Amino acid sequence: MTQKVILIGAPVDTGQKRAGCLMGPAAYRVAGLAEAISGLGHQVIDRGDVAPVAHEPMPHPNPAVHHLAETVGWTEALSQAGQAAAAEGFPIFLGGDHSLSLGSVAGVAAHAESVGRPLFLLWLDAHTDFHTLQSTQSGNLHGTPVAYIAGRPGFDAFPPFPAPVAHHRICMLGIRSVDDAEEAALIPAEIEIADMRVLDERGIGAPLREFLAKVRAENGLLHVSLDVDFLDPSIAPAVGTTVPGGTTFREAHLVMELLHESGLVSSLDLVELNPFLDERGRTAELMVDLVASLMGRKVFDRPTRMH
Ligand code: 6HN
Ligand code: MN
Ligand code: MN
Ligand code: MN
Repeated sequence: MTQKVILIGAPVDTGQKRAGCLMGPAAYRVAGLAEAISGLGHQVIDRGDVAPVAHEPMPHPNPAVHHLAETVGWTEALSQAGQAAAAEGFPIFLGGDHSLSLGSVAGVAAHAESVGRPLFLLWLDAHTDFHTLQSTQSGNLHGTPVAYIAGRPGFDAFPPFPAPVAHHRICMLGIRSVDDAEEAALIPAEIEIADMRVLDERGIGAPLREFLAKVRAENGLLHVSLDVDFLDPSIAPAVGTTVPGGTTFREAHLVMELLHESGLVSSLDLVELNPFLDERGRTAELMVDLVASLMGRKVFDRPTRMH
């Protein structure tokens, strides 16, 4: 299927403390993201970079929380851009740190609600990003988007999330770093967490296929959020939060190939790339190659044999 792909630059750097993610959108453009996608026959429109809505500083009872006003401003701007792009085509958000997903997913959730379809979320990350503003100890808001998306309380400073995503419609792959407060909140939740232990035992294809079957059964829209630290740091060094024991080159490509074959993905975030930490552009290039797999590039063009 040929897609109308809309690139939305989201140079967000305020969701954590290691400067550099703001260069992410530029790095993806330099690494040839648009050309890789259009080379597969899709239409690509680059809308340039979004600018955040300006706010006065917002103090918060949790003193660790920082850049709240900036993050709220990004959330508003990206939500609006995302909703419009989702109505028109297939949005790809070029991050920027993971706090951008507070806005990107709010936008696609508003779109899903307007077309009367349930939104599903695939979170590809070393981390669960399930903190509320009360529970975060780092105060880094890139650790909070899934809590906002799932409708946890404590996001009063933010626009109310349009249609919180039900737990059973969320799946996380690649998890290997969970803070105590996140774990306590996740244990009773029915969020599917295929952590690295599960992937070691079952492989990455089986849990992903199970989740895709649920999306298909409910005729859902599917948003994929790809954090660079989903990948092992040995192949993807350009991220501030490296955690050893991540997915391999082939595991990551298999995920993208299965997603392509499913035909279910409707929007995508590329987050946490910090080009200042990269080695000769290799992480940016790997991320572009993964997007190409998601958009239909194949190693060998065999007839599809899934399900
Ligand atoms: N990410 N759980 C840690 C924190 O500071 O809250 C790490 C968050 C990482 C965020 O993966 O985008
Ligand atoms: Mn993340
Ligand atoms: Mn992460
Ligand atoms: Mn539940």
